Amino acid sequence: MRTQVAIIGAGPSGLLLGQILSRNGIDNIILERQTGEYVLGRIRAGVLESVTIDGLKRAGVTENLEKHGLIHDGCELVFNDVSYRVDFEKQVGRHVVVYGQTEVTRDLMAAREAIGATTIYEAKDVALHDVDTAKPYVTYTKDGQEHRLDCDYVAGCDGFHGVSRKTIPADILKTYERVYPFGWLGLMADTPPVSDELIYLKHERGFVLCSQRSKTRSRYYLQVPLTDKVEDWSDERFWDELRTRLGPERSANLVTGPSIEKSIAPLRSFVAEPMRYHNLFLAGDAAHIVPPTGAKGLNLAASDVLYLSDALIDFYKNNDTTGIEGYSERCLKRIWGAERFSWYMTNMLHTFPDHDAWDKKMQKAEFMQLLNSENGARLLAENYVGLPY
Ligand code: RFL
Ligand code: PHB
Repeated sequence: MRTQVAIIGAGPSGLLLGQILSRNGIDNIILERQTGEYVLGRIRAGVLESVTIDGLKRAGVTENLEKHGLIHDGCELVFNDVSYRVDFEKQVGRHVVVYGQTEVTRDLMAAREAIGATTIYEAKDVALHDVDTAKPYVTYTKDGQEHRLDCDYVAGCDGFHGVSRKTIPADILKTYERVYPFGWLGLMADTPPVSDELIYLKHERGFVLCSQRSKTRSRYYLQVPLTDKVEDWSDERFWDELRTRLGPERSANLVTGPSIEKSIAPLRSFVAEPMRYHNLFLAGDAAHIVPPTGAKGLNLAASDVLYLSDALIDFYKNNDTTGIEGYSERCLKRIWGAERFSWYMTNMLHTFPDHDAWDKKMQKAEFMQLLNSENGARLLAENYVGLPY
């Protein structure tokens, strides 16, 4: 089998890239380890920046987003008892859109099916070969049979645990990492959200995020120790803890109900450089991870894909390799900005087990800067709605 671009992974990065390439006449095949249902079952991001929406427009998949996406022009930050509303519209004249990653993925999968592009699900033992030559190829097994896919380029969109990044020789790849001493326990429920806007809240017992997917579907997160298991958290315990951290006034608006999903995610900051090795490109979580506090992971994946699709289109249409050569550097500029923001939000709003009295005072002073300085608030808003693409 042969294609122009072999894409590893059918998460949002791989599907978005595939769709933009196909619409520009560039042949591509996606190899995905899991089934489509499994990919859709993973509950993740909920906040889209305008760069992601631009990407979805280029992929021609904004019909549902336009119908069901919720425009948010601010969010609330709470530090112990002090509350501050970040007004995105006032500060930077922009907004974000609340629309789930599951829905983005479903829309992209449907569009891919409609144009008849190939996705091979349950492709096992994917391995990349000769990516440092002009004739790279990928091998995989499907239903016990081995297959070979020849291509011009490989796009590694296979997330943090994928194989693509590991194909780059260790003496070339440099990684930077910070692991945080806690995780997020997420719960989804078909109940109206506790507030119209997202609430990021720091309580002595730990961080809380009140998010949503629609006017009737809520998504809540609690900071939990890394040692906790989902089984330790009955719905009842989750709602009790949420009420305690939100306090009586906010909890008065809280509607509880049976969970439809519950999972724990560890928090990590990670960057791998460079993002291109000869004819292999990394995009999305394969190259970088941010803690979810800044709502940046999916949005960074989308901006990588926009840079990569521009580069590949320029090569195939104009034989111009400038975009390919500059791909890694262009992406990393935006990535390090988002890494800083996600790290800052995580440090400011979580309860760290090893913080002493000094650290706690600094954390509070960091928060108070938002209330006391328009510049501080503007910087936060600018980063939250998305750094320039
Ligand atoms: P994905 O989504 O991990 O997809 C990678 C795909 O590759 C497949 N794969 C392989 N396929 C073939 N062979 C192999 N060897 C393979 N290994 C892996 C996997 O099965 C999978 O289908 O990466 P991608 O496409 O780069 O997308 C990245 C986003 O999923 C991620 O950054 C966001 O979900 C992060 N994130 C958020 N981002 C935001 O922008 N805004 C948010 O509000 C936000 N909230 C979140 C989040 C992530 C969370 N978790 C669970 C980590 C909230 C949470 C709780
Ligand atoms: C979500 O709705 O899942 C979500 C929203 C904002 C974040 C992280 C996750 O910062």
